[in-house]
Amino acid sequence: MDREAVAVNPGPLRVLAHFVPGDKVLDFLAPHQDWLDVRFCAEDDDETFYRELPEAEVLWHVLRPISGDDLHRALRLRLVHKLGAGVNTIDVDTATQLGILVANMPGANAPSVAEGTILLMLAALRRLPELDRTTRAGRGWPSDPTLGETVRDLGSCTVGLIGYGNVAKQVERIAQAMGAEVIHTSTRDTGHPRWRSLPDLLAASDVVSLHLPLTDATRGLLGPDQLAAMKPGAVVVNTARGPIIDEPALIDALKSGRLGAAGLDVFETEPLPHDSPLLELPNAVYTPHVAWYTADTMRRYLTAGVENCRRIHDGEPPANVVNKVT
Ligand code: OXD
Repeated sequence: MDREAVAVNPGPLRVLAHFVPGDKVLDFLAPHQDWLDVRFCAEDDDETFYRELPEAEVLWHVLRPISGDDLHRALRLRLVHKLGAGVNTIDVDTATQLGILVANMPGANAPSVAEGTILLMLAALRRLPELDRTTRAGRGWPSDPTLGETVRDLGSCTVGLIGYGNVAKQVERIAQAMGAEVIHTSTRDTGHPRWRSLPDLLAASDVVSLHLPLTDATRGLLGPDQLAAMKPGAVVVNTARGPIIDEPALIDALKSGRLGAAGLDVFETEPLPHDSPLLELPNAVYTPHVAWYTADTMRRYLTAGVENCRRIHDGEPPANVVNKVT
């Protein structure tokens, strides 16, 4: 069967939500039940996913990649709505060819990702994983004297933000409130007094944090040369997308002690494979691409998700569409 041959659904708008809901999610959606039929599916449950996909009119996408083949199977699909900002996990070209809209939710997770970024900066700077381990092992005292030689206050650091969108601006506000000097770079010189070229930013920053989408232009942006151009002992934080950093080069720089530490929420391959060499590094701290995942962001996502469904239901164009469908 092809998309044209599919009869119009006369019932409630059918949504396939690619995550497992908690009670707060279900309570939020309950008042919309008469016009919105939301089916849930865990991201690793392909059996449910492929059973529900052909009937779904809207897909609430999180991170499990949506391939061209998936989209071909989605005979009724009108909108893939990314719960978040980055649409690199969706085959947007195929969606466009099939007449399926792709939208995102710019800024909706920015407060949570910004706080998650600061969390990783502090955890990496203060060596939180190591201190947690020694405390649990009853080896807390005498304290490691290298703490007093090497650990830095974030408020005494220069923080360099690569990218200057919603998340970066919130990280900037928090870091500045803590006393840090914050500089940033973006694709072109904006004339902003704290804008720096990438080489100048890397040379000046004690902490470098990534806040840009994954595109052909940003893949591998921080490679061996850029990592070597950073201050000795500097800290790298990535809550954007893993492939923006050359992961083997980062591992080498952390292993050799050229870089002091890293705090990563995103990886070249997700979920992080259990045999990743990253897991052997004592000077790194990780979270599994959840910097965005808080009850507050979920409320903002559901608000935006339901609003776009309402627009489709009422025959209006959805908001924040990123592709052009004719
Ligand atoms: C995003 C994400 O793209 O966190 O916002 O996945």
